[in-house]
Amino acid sequence: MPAQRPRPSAADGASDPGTSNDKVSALETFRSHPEDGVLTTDQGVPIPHTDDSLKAGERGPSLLEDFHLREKITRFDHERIPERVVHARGSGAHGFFQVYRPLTELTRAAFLQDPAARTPVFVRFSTVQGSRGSFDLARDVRGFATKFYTTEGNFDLVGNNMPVFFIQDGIKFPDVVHAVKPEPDSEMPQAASAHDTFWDFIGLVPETAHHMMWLMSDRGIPRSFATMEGFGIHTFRFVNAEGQWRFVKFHWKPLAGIHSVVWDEAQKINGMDPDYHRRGLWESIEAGSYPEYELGIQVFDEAQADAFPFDILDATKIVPEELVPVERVGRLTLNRNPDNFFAETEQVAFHVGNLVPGIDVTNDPLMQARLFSYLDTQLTRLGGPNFHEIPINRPIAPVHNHQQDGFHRDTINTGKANYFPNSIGGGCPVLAPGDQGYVHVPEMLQGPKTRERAPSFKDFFSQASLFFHSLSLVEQQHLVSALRFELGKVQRATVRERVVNEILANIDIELARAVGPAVGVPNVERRPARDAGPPVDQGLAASAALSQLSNPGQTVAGRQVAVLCADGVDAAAVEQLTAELAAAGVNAEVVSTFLGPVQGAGGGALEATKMFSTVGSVLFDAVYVPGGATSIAALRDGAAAVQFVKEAHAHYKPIAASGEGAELVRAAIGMAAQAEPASAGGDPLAGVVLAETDTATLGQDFLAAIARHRFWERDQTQQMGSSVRP
Ligand code: HDE
Repeated sequence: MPAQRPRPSAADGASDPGTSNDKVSALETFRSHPEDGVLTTDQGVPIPHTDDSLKAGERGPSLLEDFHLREKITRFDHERIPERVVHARGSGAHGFFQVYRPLTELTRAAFLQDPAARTPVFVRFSTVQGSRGSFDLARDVRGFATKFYTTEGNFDLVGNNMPVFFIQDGIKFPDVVHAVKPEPDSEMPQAASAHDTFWDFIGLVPETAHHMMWLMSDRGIPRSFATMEGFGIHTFRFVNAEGQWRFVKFHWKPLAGIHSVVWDEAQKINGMDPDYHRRGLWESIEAGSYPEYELGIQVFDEAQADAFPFDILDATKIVPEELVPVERVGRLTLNRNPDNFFAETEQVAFHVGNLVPGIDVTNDPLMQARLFSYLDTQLTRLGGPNFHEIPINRPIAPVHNHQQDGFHRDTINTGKANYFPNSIGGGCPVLAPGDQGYVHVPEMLQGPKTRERAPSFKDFFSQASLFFHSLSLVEQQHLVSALRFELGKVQRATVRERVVNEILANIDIELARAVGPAVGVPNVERRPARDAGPPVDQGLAASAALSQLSNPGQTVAGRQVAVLCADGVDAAAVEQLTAELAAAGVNAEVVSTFLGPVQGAGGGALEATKMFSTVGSVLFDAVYVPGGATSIAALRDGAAAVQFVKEAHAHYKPIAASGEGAELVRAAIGMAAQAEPASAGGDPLAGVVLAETDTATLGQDFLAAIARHRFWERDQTQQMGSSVRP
């Protein structure tokens, strides 16, 4: 008999493996459902342990002989054809990277030596959960994968927009992805983590706590690809020409700052423009407002790593910037859109194992599984072993070896010598001299062959708490709302209860109290989480770098402003302001009740490129209402313009007005103020730039407001941190 898929846990608590920490309960589950059988490999071999890969020592590298790990990952890799099994929805761009100074003392990597050299790159941004055709503003992790076409071969930095990952060992990747993807019986919900299987996994696997907090924070709903950070996540190694090595963590720091939308906007954007991020990337590049990021590195040696209050091989941990500052060592500029989506963005194949001399991996057990997975999954997705010949994957460095044949072979090998060593082919290709070729760090390995998690990995909550306590009050409040939304969608009370009491309460009891009662868990109490070790003092109460509010950025290039106009508008004022915005890289679009020319009050015309029935305020970062008595009268007659301003205001966005435009803004804000309870307090005019008569500083003031992005102080409920902060 083929092995059966284990029965989904029954609704009755008795068979729920999560009702007790006692491992005996799993056995009871088996006894009550013997037909489900024990966990086995595809060959029917019983498996007693599926949470850790087989390693040389509890902190050592994974072993190739781990047939269970390889089978589990191989089966997972080939689950979807031809869509990527994760990160299916992507958007790509070409660009270049330039290092600021030679990093010779740290690494021999060729592309990190010469500040004058431009290394071509291709970047693919992605969401993780949804299908290729899903919407961009899902609450999700974003992939940030960069292929550097260096003179010594391709280096891929395959990262995400959050610095930690859900799990510590790659053998659990199929589990976490199965849990977050649409449920297997109904294929629902699409591109969303707000469902029972995801939160069931979170409650049962507390190592996910830290990443879960990042996902629930505003980082899960970025404003654009240009306003999010990137992280290599794992600890890598830099190796210099002398063979000396040090640990390194990679960061991408966006010059446009770190900014998000609010959840209400995200939901509306998904309906109004499901391609919002993809379109933003495309249009910014077409407009010459190139997304730019600085490469940051945190470099530390073994002695430092040993002294950290966490394990640097654990991908659920960050190295706080207070502990090791980030040095910004180069710049990535995205300046060219793909010519063909399929040929480039779809067919690009990233691989954590695409390394160049001077950069090496570590024994992080998550990374070790990735080193196997990418090439394996791409064999199926890209139809055979020759996908490195597809133009987007081809290195600029010459390729010479004896690999041959297979599906879709492009290279026509010549001659008879297809083996090494050979004499009849002149011995070619010859081996790279030792000081030029890729040499792995000769690390000493020892330890028993074991499936174990190192005790140094067991502190699941300290950094989740650090993250929460590093957020501003308004960011904490957003996180609480996100948790209420997500858990509010979970149907099983036991799942909600476990997340509140075993996960949130261990991160921060006030956080659990802010969430629990709203999601049907009135009795909030801290309960021990499965397999969790004692908390380890992280040595700092908060880390400024973790709050988006402390990262506003250096440029507003790429932001979008709606200019609300009707016939009779003060066209001269619009032209003046839009010129000032354009000089800063901000794109202004005339929005009206119709497309085409809008007549100016004193002659001339503006071109309306958007109309109220096709766009909403959620698609813009800010609004400008110019004067012109006839224009304002017409806009106030229809509800759309007033609603547009009102909604932008409710989303805390900058608003500017000149001349009679101020009347419309006041009316809209008045309506917004009436809609809020008076006790909400706050300053409704924060971030509202009204220039009724004197417009001399309008552009400058408006640009400063756009740089702030949002004005939370408009509404005191957005400062409700006192109820969640310890
Ligand atoms: Fe991936 N991941 N991943 N991943 N990943 C893939 O490769 C995998 C992980 C990341 O735009 C797949 O070609 C395993 C961490 C990005 O094309 C697959 C594990 C991080 C992309 C795969 C991880 C990532 C992928 C699916 C746990 C952040 C999209 C399609 C051990 C550092 C790249 C493909 C693109 C894609 C496996 C964990 C980032 C199945 C087994 C951690 C950005 O091979």
